[in-house]
Amino acid sequence: GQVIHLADYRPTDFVLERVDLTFELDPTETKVEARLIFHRRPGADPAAPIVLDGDELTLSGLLFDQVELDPSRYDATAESLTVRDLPESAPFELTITTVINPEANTQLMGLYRTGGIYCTQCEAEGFRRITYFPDRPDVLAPFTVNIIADKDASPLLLSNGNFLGGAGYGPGKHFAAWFDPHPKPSYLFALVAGDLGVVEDTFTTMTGREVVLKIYVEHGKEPRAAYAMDALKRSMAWDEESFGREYDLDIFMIVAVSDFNMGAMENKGLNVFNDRYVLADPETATDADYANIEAVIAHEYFHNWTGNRITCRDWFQLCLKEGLTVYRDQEFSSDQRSRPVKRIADVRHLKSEQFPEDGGPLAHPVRPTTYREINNFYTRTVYEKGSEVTRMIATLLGKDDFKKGMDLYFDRHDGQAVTIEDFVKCFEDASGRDLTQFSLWYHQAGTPLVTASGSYDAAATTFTLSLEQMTPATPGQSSKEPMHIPLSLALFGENGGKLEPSSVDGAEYAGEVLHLTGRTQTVVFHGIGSRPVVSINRSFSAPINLHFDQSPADLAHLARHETDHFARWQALTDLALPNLLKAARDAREGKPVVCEATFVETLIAAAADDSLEPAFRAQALALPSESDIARELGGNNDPDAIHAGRQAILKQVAEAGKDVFAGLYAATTTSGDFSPDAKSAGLRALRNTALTYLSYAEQTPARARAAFDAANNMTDLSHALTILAHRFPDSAETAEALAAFRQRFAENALVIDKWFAIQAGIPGAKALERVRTLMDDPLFKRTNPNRMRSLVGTFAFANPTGFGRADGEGYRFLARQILDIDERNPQLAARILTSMRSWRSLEPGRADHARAALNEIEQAAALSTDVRDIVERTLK
Ligand code: B3K
Ligand code: ZN
Repeated sequence: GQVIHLADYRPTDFVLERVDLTFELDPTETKVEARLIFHRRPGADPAAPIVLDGDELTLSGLLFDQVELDPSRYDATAESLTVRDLPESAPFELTITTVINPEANTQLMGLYRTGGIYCTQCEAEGFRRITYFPDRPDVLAPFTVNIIADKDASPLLLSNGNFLGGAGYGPGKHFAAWFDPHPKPSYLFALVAGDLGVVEDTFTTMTGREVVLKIYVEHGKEPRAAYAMDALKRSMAWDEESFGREYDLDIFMIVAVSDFNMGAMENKGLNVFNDRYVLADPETATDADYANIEAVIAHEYFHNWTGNRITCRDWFQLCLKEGLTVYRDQEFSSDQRSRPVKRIADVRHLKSEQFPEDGGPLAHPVRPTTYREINNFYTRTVYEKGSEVTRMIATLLGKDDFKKGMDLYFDRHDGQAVTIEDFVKCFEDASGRDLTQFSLWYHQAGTPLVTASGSYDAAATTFTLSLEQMTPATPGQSSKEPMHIPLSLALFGENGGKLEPSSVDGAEYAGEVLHLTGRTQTVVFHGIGSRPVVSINRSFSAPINLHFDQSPADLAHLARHETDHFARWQALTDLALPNLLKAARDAREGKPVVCEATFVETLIAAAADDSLEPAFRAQALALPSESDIARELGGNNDPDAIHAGRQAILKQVAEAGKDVFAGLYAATTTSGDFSPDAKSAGLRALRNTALTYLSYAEQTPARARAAFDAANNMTDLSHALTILAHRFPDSAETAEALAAFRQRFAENALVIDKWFAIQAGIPGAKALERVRTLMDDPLFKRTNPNRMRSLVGTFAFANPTGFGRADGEGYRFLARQILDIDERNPQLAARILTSMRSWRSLEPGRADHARAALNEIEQAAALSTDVRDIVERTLK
């Protein structure tokens, strides 16, 4: 694949007016007839040929205005169809016939088969695997779709839009026709055919229209779709209330499939989902599963406006739909659940996934300017940092102007394919604020580092804050401009109350938001009568690293008195981190690990504080992870020392808080029927966190085993099993529990994924042997992406000591797996390979092994564009 540049963008020479598709479905020989009506764009070169995209296609028929076209007028290869001598301005029709093999499509892009059904995935460039087409997001047209298939095997024939009608079609066959009146790009096309069960409901929109809702799942799994349906209806209502967005077709459908490369896909009116984001019941789904289902259902639904009605001009603009839609789904979940707890979870995720990406070889701007394989840009940066950038616009503008900007965006660009510049302009026009400097957030990669220091002058009653920002170099960007960073900031007095400055010099400061725009800035707060404790970047108002030396006493003060509970959590984390970093260093040098008292006391006091939400307390007690510690250490990392140090800290906290944890464990027992609501989930989270600490205090598997036996829901069951497996891997209790779990859930793929993932995450050098053995388990399926992610993905992403064992065997193992997966499914291979993104921050011995493994991949004879792109950038 060659490099694509944003600067080379130009519109197509031909405008697509209409698309009419007919599919004659067959597992191995599906015939696709595409009738496409075009006209030359006014002003385009009158002699230009039309060039359509293809991918592994063979042309089996071509008509021009219904008449067979002379071969001298076209060229067809697997990758393109070029037609010459076309009318200067009159519309013309091309009828293109291709024959494709869904059964052989192991990439899961285009039309493929999963569990006996036909299904499609077209984003980003999958439609060109179905027929020759101008397969780019700025080509929008209304689609008519006719589907012909075997009546028994495929009673269900679905596509986008509204159902036109259906009938018998010769012996044993039938057909159905769908029409989608909303012009859309090909990446939003979908077709599903097969035999599935359905859950039905309706939703009445804000203008009183009734919309039919259908969720299709495998027969027998209908009851497990109830929560997804509930989440869908709540999403539809929320988008009306919060963004004024109403649904725009008569029917909205979701189909759950078990083989899917990502989470889900927002095809117009016909979302296709990885079934792990649809199916849930108390026996088989954890609270995290429920929360994810709610978020993904909402996310795909919200795309109907942010992505579908207004789409991207080109794939460089991906964050236009993804960053914005993640922001919308995060806001939705915050409104449905606890806002601070949701913010804590999102920031944890951002720091553990996006920060390493932004600080490593795969760093790229939220709006990149080049790519070789667009599928490799569905990244944490485009999604999660993209959401943070949207959130910062909301923070800078305030609620009202942000809403005005969004309304203007929907109004001005409905039906268009637009750019980030178009998006930002709406907020400038709505607020009158200049967002030029702010826009650097879209263009400069890397996590800015803000260094702060404060000094108090009692005589002058001033507090002076010195701020400095620096964005590190990233691939292709060696020097950076200062950014416009909105820092939510407040000052707290000795009694815990807020101190309001009488005036502020040196920075714009309004609504508790300080605007850092210079490389350095000195800000003076006047009228501060006593030494303040400063809280900076409250609610994580900007996605930055903050260096601010605060004493443990000041952090403990914030942990007790901050009104922003996110900032309380941040203070507790800032108390914990130095202890964890020191523990890693001490463990590496064989020194005893000792924990600072203020940290332990403050943490346990928070755990015991019944005025705090249980879910918040569970988050506070979940200390920074091993990869968080590695990131903070920054380089020359030894995963074994990080692990050992962290374990020692956990044990000390556990011993000091033993009584509190035992009390919490007893007091938070949920009784009665299981409910997945946030409050009940929070109680379970706190109780299970207490159980984890008790396992460190007691050092025996007994209590976890009892919890495993007593559990009446998957949250408690899988948590108990994780403690057993991760803390007591060689115990009889663990062996029995693993066997019992496997036997009980052998028929349930999503639960068996958990069984594989829990074992793939068991720390220590023996992990690799365990993973190898698990690959031979009859329940392991190489071709299923969920299963592959649960075993190989968990091992590589979430088991630093096992994957990163000192002899490099883990990296070598991954290299072989990547090459094997790449033969079938390049997207999946490339995604799992990104687990190597932080290899340069390993100590030299491991880094050498990691480089060798990457070289082995790079030198392989046949590599997909996807894997080649990742491996080359990772090594660079
Ligand atoms: N838009 C899809 C992701 C498509 C990924 C293509 N490789 C799901 C989502 O973000 O909603
Ligand atoms: Zn999305």
